[in-house]
Amino acid sequence: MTESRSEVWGQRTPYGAGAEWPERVDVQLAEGVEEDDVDRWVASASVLHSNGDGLDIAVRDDQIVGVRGRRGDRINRGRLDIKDRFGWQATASRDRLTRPLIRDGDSLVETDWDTAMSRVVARSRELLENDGPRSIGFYTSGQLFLEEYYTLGVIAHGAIGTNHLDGNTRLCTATAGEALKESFGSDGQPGTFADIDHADVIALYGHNIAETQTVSWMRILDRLAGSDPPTLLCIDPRPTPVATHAAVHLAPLPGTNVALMNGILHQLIAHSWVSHDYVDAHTVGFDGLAAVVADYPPERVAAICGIRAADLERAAEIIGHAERLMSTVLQGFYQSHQATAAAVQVNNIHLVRGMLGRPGCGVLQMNGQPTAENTRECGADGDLAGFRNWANEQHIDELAKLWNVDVARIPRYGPPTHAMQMFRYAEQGSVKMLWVSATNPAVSLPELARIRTILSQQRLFLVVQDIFLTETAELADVVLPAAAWGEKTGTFTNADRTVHISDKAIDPPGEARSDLDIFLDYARRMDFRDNDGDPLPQWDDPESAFRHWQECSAGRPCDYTGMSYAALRDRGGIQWPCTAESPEGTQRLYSDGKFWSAPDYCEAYGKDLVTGAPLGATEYRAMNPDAKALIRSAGYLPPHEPPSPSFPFALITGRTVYQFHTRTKTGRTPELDSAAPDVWVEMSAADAADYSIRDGDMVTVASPRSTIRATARITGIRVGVLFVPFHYGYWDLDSREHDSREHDDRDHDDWAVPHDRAANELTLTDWDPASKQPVFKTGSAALIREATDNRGDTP
Ligand SMILES: Nc1nc2c(c(=O)[nH]1)N[C@H]1C(S)=C(S)[C@@H](COP(=O)(O)OP(=O)(O)OC[C@H]3O[C@@H](n4cnc5c(=O)[nH]c(N)nc54)[C@H](O)[C@@H]3O)O[C@H]1N2
Ligand SMILES: Nc1nc2c(c(=O)[nH]1)N[C@H]1C(S)=C(S)[C@@H](COP(=O)(O)OP(=O)(O)OC[C@H]3O[C@@H](n4cnc5c(=O)[nH]c(N)nc54)[C@H](O)[C@@H]3O)O[C@H]1N2
Ligand SMILES: [Mo]
Repeated sequence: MTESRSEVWGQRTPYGAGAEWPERVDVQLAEGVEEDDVDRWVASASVLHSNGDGLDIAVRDDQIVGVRGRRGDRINRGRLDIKDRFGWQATASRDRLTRPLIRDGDSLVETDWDTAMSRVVARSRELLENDGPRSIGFYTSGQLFLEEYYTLGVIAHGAIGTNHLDGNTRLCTATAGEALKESFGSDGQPGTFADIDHADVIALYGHNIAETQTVSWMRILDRLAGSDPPTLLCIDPRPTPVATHAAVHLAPLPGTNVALMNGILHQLIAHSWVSHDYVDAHTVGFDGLAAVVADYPPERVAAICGIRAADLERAAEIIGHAERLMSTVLQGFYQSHQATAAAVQVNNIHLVRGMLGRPGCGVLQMNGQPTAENTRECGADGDLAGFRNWANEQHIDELAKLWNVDVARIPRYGPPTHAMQMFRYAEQGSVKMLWVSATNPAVSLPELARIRTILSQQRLFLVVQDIFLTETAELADVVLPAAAWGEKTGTFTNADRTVHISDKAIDPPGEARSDLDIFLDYARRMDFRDNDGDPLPQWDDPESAFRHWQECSAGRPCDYTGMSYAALRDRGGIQWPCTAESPEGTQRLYSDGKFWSAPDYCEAYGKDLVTGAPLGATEYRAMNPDAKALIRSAGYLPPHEPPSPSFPFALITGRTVYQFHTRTKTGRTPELDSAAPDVWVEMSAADAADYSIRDGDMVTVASPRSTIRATARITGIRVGVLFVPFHYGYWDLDSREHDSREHDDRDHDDWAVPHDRAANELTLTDWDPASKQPVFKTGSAALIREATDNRGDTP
């Protein structure tokens, strides 16, 4: 069954400003199953985006048979995203990993847990003895549970003492975290999704919310259909559904966001649309910003961004007159060469307009993955647990006490290693063991030919923990089969700090085990001990892990001490901080104009936005002694790989509503996969005409790295820009059957689809200097029309 585009967002339930969003309960059950046939409903939330939609899993005869949106949930009020409606079917796929695999020459062969884990433990011991902790790296996810990240964090930072622990959140929300630290001294989302109910202006920066957080888009559509609808601003080079509904759509040239933002701030200041009372009372740095943006008058910005000056002025006027301004930011800003500098300017708009901590006045430096917030909180993302500052001795001491380990064991010789650097270390040979959990870097990292070379090295011991035999798992030395969502219990936190519990509904297939059990099994086999000789980590199941995490979070911004598994089951989503004083949780941060930015308390001292050079404690204390918000500014720098005569297009990549990332789940869901089965390239009608390309033609897209083949799709995208979705790796539902007993594919000879459709074959190895987030949305490319179906054909 393929849904039409409009069915993706379902029926409208209009409501007016300040009213409560009406409920609408979406149910999707397997064919022939009625709600009455369901044996039990198990509390959970969505894991296919960061919205955190509360839902119940339907179980019949110990099988998952569907999902139902939770009526009372504060996030979705019953609604379901299209991926959630159908995506649960993937976990029952015949080709789930059910037994561990180990490498035997060119093949992966099935084995038992004892043999597989013994190999991992033997290699770890050998490396710790001969090369030390820095030879071991962990690359994890934004899709596990809080308890699992915290456990992994304690193992890496507290037991092994390696600095090399990061998540694929580096690719995803590193800039969200960094921008919040730069402006407010700590991670923590100021706003809430409920701001949609109150806002009179909603600005979406590089965020195609209609396709990537469909339930929040339903909420916006319902506001647009009601009385006092908000005015929308869309900043995106593509004609997304958001752009269709926007009063002003600014379509900047990719990679020019900082110029555009400086242009908007220039207008706000020039027209005195500034709340000087707020700025004076609660911020530092305004004069610096005013000086920088003075150089960005509308005409100059229009020329840099390729937009009309009048449109920029109109957008600034709308923002300048807003009474309740809500802003969201996502990958169009984050996956860029000046990502943090651009994202911080959105925070600055709210600071200079004094629009924070009140209904409708929220910033959402959005998350992407369902549990990315927890990767960050728990220190599995290249930070330290509880938003602690790695450069503050006091904070490291606190962790040592909590974990009951010697403070010297916790690495602090430099900032935690970011994922791009970890892969560089593996390339250079100093990281000799890499343990990848719940991410598929052989499709999702930039410049895939390089990534394949790194991951297939003989000298790198690669452990991959997944639910399927992914492109990455095929390169592993040991593959560990994990339990999926619905097969294990844990908690996770969405983009607006709402924590949900997800309970185990059914048993995992075969011998698959939860990621928590796998990490704990490793710790026990390694015999990690704390200072009293007790096992480290000191817990052995999800709920005890959660309780230890609560202790770690106490007194920090992400304070969970007022929550419990029972309360989460009973009440549904709860927003942190949640303490004895605020047992209901906290809807909006910074309502009192106080920030978590005191020098002794803050998560980070900040970085130079242009170079990424970290500031020291002394500099920070001098700049912000009184815990105010920080107005940080930066000039615009052109992208590092602009279009050139050989590669005349700007290449951007991203998503479609029907697929999730590397498709391991949505590619196994017929309703979703059939709606977007293969890769395409979007181009403008003018560019297509120049190359005599018709809609549906097969074309070659080339970048300085490689080429791919894709079907041409002619859209209203701006001239000179190409867009390719990044979902499509080599695995294919139709053409590829996995035999889990024997896998002769280290050389990829039998890959059904050759290396010619993944967008990341084309992308470049480069990252934002402050957040270290890779640049997936600013590269150059050429377009080649294929005269015949022959690959490599030239025009
Ligand atoms: N259906 C679906 N939903 C998802 C996901 C999924 O894979 N599929 N993934 C989830 C995750 S992990 C994430 S991170 C989010 C991502 O959610 P989004 O950030 O909304 O998704 P993207 O398509 O990556 O990028 C958003 C937009 O950025 C625009 N863009 C590209 N370059 C620029 C630029 O230079 N400037 C500006 N202003 N805009 C630019 C693109 O045209 C695109 O429309 O989605 C989440 N939700
Ligand atoms: N060109 C380009 N590249 C991009 C992006 C882009 O916009 N453009 N976006 C980037 C972004 S924002 C993101 S978030 C990344 C996503 O990139 P990836 O993280 O590589 O994408 P996924 O396909 O979600 O990979 C998650 C893996 O975890 C497995 N898995 C699911 N549940 C579990 C579980 O419970 N336990 C275990 N052990 N495994 C599990 C899945 O089978 C899958 O293999 O891609 C990034 N790459
Ligand atoms: Mo993401």
